Amino acid sequence: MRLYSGPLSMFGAKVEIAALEKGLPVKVFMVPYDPQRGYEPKHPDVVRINPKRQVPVLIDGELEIFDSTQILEYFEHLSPEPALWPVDPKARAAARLLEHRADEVYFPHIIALMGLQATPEDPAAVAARASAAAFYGEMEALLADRAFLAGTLSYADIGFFMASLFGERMGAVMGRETPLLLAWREAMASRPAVRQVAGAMMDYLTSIGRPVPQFMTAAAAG
Ligand SMILES: N[C@@H](CCC(=O)N[C@@H](CS)C(=O)NCC(=O)O)C(=O)O
Repeated sequence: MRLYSGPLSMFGAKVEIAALEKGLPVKVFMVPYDPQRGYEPKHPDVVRINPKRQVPVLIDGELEIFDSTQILEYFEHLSPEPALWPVDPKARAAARLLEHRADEVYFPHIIALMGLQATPEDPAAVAARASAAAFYGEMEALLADRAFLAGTLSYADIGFFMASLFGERMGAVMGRETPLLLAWREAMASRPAVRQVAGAMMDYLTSIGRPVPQFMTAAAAG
């Protein structure tokens, strides 16, 4: 399988981590990305396959699909073990909703912060950090009786880990008021698949002179 991703694509990283967790043979191609110009020029395969012109895009023979969540669903059918969705239908639906919320409810606050890096005290930035903190509180409550967000390790953990890594970079930090979430993040950061993929992303950040969150440096040091 060919996966098109980008060096700072949290959505592509979700897919890469999932492929490693499942032991799926995926070759990753990084599309052009520049800190100033972003994802330009667009890769021709990405433009051809995804009308939104975004990564990640996956090619498996004649199958050509886009969107991280769609790709994760394909992985689960392709390789049911190790399962990355719970088996019970209600637990599975709840896990899917968590993964969706990480992408579509939490991450938009982080995207807002990306555009407000020069004005961190702007009311919109303050509101985005408050919304992220409220989300952390909800995840903390879930972890009261389980090690992972949906019970066992799932795509919800992978997705929220990557989204929250960008949150940390943008100043929506997790603090001591969410100790269970901090422990969850540490456990996620130590997983070999996460270390490999998120570690490469941190190396890229370092190469372009950007800071790396302290918890990732600690995880890399083992
Ligand atoms: N919902 C999509 C989001 C994909 C997305 O936002 N990709 C970004 C990189 S992380 C991208 O390709 N941006 C380039 C652009 O929008 O031009 C998914 O889950 O795959």
